Amino acid sequence: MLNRRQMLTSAGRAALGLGAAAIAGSRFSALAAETVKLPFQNGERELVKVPGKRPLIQQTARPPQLETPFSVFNDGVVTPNDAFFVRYHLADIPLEIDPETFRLEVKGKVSKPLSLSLRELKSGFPAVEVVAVNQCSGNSRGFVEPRVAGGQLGNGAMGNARWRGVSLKAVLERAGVQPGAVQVSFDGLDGPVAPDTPDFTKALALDHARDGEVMLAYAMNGTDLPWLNGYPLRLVVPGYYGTYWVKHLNEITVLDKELDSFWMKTAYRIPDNDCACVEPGKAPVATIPINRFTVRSFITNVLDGAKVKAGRLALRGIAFDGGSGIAEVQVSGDGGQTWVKAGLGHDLGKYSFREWKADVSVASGEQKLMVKATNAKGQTQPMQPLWNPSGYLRNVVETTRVMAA
Ligand SMILES: Nc1nc2c(c(=O)[nH]1)N[C@H]1C(S)=C(S)[C@@H](COP(=O)(O)O)O[C@H]1N2
Ligand SMILES: [Mo]
Repeated sequence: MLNRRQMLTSAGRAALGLGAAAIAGSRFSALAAETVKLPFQNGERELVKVPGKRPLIQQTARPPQLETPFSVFNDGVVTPNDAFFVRYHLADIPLEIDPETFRLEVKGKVSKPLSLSLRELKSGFPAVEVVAVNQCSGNSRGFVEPRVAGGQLGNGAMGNARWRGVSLKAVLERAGVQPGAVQVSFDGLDGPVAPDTPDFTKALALDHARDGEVMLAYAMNGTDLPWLNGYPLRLVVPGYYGTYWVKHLNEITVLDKELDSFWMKTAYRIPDNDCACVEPGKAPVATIPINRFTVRSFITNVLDGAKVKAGRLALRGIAFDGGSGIAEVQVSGDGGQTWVKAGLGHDLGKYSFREWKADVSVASGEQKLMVKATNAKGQTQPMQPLWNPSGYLRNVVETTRVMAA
């Protein structure tokens, strides 16, 4: 199969290629060769190979929703493009985009509406870069007890990449935000297949949009964005859940009132209280839009159910938070009775996965390994899971059960 660059030179257009029909239609799952079992009830999933990706865990075929196999997170702190998870809401995803005629429109409460080509974005603004985690709000939802509705994901709806693009602040400055503006909304090229399904649009407060960190990214880990991760342009909102990271971004609108969209007003909301949690089964009194990541950490080199040697056990893994940076990671080899401090790896910035390493000692028998991170603000992870009706923000101290002999 031709890669995208070859297609660009041969046809002058970029397309998902031979796999387009497979992505758009039912042949998609026919590519399945293997199945995997996520560690919760009804966790059987097919591993599927789609264009531009290595075999990934299929959550749905139409639209494509693919989860990263957890072993990838032990390979390195940056997630390779071909292993990066994929999440869409609407089945009408773009299958062909002409990079020559693609335009980003900037409109609404601005003094000078813009229509920017990819070339103008790349050469007309300073390039900026950030290493940042993208995590779906529903990451790990499959572990939530009592179970909640929504995609039953394991821990693979997250990834860490080096994003390159232009700052949204610079683009908004060029357009000239007018007095009275309160929010900025974002829309991509995908759309619903049924007329009554709401289009996927998201919004950020004006101050957030102009913080200099929110980015319009055209590259990921040194190459064009992969098709299914938003080619040719996507929003990157460091520290914030993936729902704001609008893909195939072609419309930015400055608004003088809050965006009244299903995806802001109804979906992706969390309880408006300190823990963003409620008693299981209860409905929250008030809600707010989901925002920053909670603190999380994972052991990556030992998987649940592994057999290990009793004695000294070398552990490694990753930790991240919503943007204050990881200050400390502690691990336990005895189910949380004693903890040791882990050493932190190279710092790729406060929005990146942070690698950690630690040795624990494990007694023989069935043991529980645990990892707990604390961020620079002192926020940490709870020992007991917090519950909310959408299964968002899971950040309980994770337990890896092993048999030591
Ligand atoms: N255009 C568009 N952008 C989108 C979505 C979508 O459905 N359409 N889903 C969002 C959600 S909920 C997530 S978690 C991220 C996932 O990014 P990825 O598919 O690159 O991993 O994309 C976001 N951007
Ligand atoms: Mo998401």
